[in-house]
Order: sequence, then C-alpha cells, then structure tokens
Amino acid sequence: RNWTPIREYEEIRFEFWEGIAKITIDRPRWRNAFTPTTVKELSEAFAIARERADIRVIFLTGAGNMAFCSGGDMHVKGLGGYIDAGGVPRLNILDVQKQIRSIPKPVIALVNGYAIGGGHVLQVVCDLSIASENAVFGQTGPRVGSFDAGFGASYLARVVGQKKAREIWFLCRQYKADEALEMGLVNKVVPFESLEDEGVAWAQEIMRLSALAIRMIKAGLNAELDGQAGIQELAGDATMLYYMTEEAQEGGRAFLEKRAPDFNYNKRPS
Ligand code: 1HA
Repeated sequence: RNWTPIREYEEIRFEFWEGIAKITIDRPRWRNAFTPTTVKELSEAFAIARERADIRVIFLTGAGNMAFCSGGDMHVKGLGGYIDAGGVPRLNILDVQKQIRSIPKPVIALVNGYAIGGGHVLQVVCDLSIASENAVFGQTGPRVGSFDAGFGASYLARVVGQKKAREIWFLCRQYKADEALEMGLVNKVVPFESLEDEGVAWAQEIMRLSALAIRMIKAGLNAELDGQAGIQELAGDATMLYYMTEEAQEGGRAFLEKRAPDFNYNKRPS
C-alpha cells in the first residue's frame, strides 16, 4: 500500500491511503510510550483527520512488532504528571481520548503488541479494535503509581462488564489476545502479518456504507454514556441535518432579506 505522509512529526507517523488515515505512535525503542510531544502530535493529527472530508476511517497503531503503546513515558513523569518541554505537567492524553470518542468517523485500533496502562485505554476508547496474536492487554496504574478513573474505568466497564473491569484494575494482570477477544475487549484477532490487511478490509467495508449514518450512530452510542456532553454532540449533528432542510434555509434567508419567514408547513415531514 502506498501510504503517503499527511504531515511530518517527530514521534508519530501520520499517513493517508484511499480514504484511510493511519496514525502510528513511533517510539518503538520505548514500547511506544507517549511523551507530551507524542500527545501533542496525536492531538493535531486527530484534529486534521476530523476536518479532512477525504478521510473516512482512522487507524491508530504502534510502530514495530512489540507494542501498540505502553502508556505514559515514565522518564518524563514527575510530580503533578507528565512534564512537557516547558516544564509544565500535562495529562493531555485525556483530551486525545475525548477526541477519539467524539470524532465523527470510525477509529480502529490495530493492536500490534503490548497495549498497557494509558496505552491500553487508548485502544479501549477506539470504536473498534483488531489485535494481532502477539498483542497483550492490561492496566498497570496501581503498580506504578497511576490510575485512569475516567474512560479507562467507566468505559472499560461498559465494554467488558463491571467484574472484569475491576479484575483488570485491581490485579493489574496481563491478558493475551484470545482472552481479550473472549471478554469483548477486541473485535477480532489475526496473525501479526495480516493485521493491517484485516484493518483495511474492515475500513473498506465501512466505507461502502453511509458516512452520515455511521456518524449519527457513533454519536448516538456515545450520547447514552456521555451525559450532556454526549447529547450535545448528537444534537449538533441534528442541527447540521436541520440546516440542510428547506425550512431552516428559509429562516436564514428571511433574516438576511429583512422579511418575515415563510415556513411552508405543508412540506414539513410529520
Ligand atoms: O495511567 C496513566 C494516566 C492516568 C490518568 C491520566 C493520564 C494518564 C497517562 C498515562 C498513564 C499511564 O500510562 S500509567 C502506566 C505507564 N505504563 C506502564 O506502566 C507500562 C510500563 N512498561 C511495561 O510494563 C513493559 O515495558 C511492557 C509490558 C510494555 C513491555 O515489556 P517488555 O517487552 O519486557 O519490555 P521492557 O524491557 O520492559 O521495555 C523495553 C524498554 O522500553 C525498556 O527500556 P530499557 O530497559 O531497554 O532501557 C523500558 O524501560 C522501556 N519502556 C517500556 N514502557 C515504558 C518504557 N519507558 C518509559 N515509559 C514506559 N511506559
């Protein structure tokens, strides 16, 4: 596949091919642990992927055959959190989690190895997860002095159930790909060599369907879980669709033409 770079980064790769944007965390030497720079780059890439109409599906993966992502880089973890180049503690990976959830396009995690700690939460918040047979899953927070009580807890529990989520966090065990599949943590497990092919097959199946329908269903699935923020997103989509109606167009036209709107109620669907 002829993946072409969308933008050059230091710690991630951001590429495009036939409707798919691929975001690869590129720090294999550190099992693809993320630093504040990685997080900033991820956030920018997801923002671009959101805006570009020719991007229909997004892959998130890790470089190499060892790790998807091993969470926050422990070398830059100081008091107050992960310290950026300016010395400011930041935990902006939580913003990336929110971006993945609210981006109105499917995000597919291609889990190519260890998905651990904050790296595991990243695969949890993706819409779909395809894992290679060598993938390993788990949280480590209570062992290394951290925890993610946000999506990493509540959304994980929605995915695998309360008992399993508590087991994952309270025991900090590692789970193999087949166990992850069994508990509903991933959608499919394939040999490492077929991981990207499988992802592309899923993406192409999705891209044959209605993008707007998929956007609405993602917003709907989130809305139930995300309270007012989730409903806001679904409502934003409803407003977007309303703008496309003659009725809404007439309201805007009438204002600009300084006349009373003529809402033709006969044409309104009942
Ligand atoms: O919990 C949060 C947050 C919560 C709320 C809000 C924001 C959050 C943001 C982040 C996080 C976290 O991610 S906390 C959890 C941090 N991550 C971990 O606890 C995982 C640490 N890594 C491991 O357990 C293992 O490395 C591994 C199971 C992923 C792989 O094991 P393996 O194959 O035996 O490799 P290993 O030898 O351990 O690692 C290779 C090299 O990569 C090592 O360096 P070297 O000895 O060669 O110099 C290792 O230190 C380095 N490395 C691996 N993971 C990390 C790392 N270096 C820094 N940070 C890492 N996370």
